[in-house]
Amino acid sequence: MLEKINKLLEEVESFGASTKEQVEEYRIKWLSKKGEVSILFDDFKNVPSDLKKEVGQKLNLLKNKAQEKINELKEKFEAQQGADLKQNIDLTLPGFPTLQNGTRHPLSIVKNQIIDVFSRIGFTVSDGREIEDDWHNFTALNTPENHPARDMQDTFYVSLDPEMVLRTQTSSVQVHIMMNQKPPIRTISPGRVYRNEAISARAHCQFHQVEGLYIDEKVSFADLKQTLLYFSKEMFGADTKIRLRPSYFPFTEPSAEMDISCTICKGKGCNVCKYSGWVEILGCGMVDPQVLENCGIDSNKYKGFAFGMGIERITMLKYEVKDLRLFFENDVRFLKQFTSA
Ligand code: 2U9
Repeated sequence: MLEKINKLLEEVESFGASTKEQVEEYRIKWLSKKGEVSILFDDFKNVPSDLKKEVGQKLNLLKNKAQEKINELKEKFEAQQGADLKQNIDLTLPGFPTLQNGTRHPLSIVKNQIIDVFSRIGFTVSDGREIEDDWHNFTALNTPENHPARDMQDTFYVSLDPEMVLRTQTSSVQVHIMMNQKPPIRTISPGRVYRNEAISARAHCQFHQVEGLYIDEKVSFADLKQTLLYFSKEMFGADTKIRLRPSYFPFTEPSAEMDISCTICKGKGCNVCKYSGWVEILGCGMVDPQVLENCGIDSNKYKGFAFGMGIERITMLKYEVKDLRLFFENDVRFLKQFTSA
């Protein structure tokens, strides 16, 4: 029996395999229930007792060597298989699961369109802070101490600091520009603003504005009207008409609200324009000389016009969105209906 074990040990030592199937064949031959090693273990009971120790040790050695060899060869083939797989991976294939492309938010689409229109007639884009001090948000813009807009009901004050507010209008950005730049100034400021309003289909505590400002030596109300007519035709179509109605804002004098001919019924009358044929889209006016002076600009030399609009309102009109809250819920079923270049 010793002789047979030694022969098998030599066979195990010299064994090499070129496929993993061969390794499996040898595992069955040596180590399975009916394999060589099991048979030898079964015969072990017939070994004379004076040889039992030596034969037993050799037998265990054979079993361990065979197991080691099989493991070693298995690992070799598995590593090779992994390397082959890696070489065959096409890294240009799309990932799985395939991610869907997002779409631009409708408010961003319309904001970019507004920026495009005004850029074409020389307006730059200005950005600013959302937490603003009282002076830039109210005082500079002629909004007196006792004005209802300053009330806690209408304005969010930051940490109960009476000096700091969440801006209620992006004109505060233009106050900074006027303080730091010399005319001519021709700029629009798009951005988020905050007002302490109850949330409904028509109002929200946050919304987006674009405010515009043009200051130069001979700026007139006619320039304002022509600029807004150009904007309206570019945004809503070449056949769009505008009309201006007198209004009041603390920062402009004279002031007006501007309507466009209803984009839905083309002026015939529908429930969007409440059968008037007109829909209001913005407020505007000539910058109050006191505002120019507050910001260090000589009101005898310079004049200015200004306008402000809500991006939500323009978007609702363009895309016939009936509920303002949809813009803030970010329901993908709503958002993916909007596409932009
Ligand atoms: C400076 C001075 C004056 C910007 C203007 C309006 C009229 C206006 C509203 C429209 C809807 C705000 O979003 S809304 O609620 N805005 O009616 N805004 S004139 O006037 C300025 C801007 C900057 C320095």
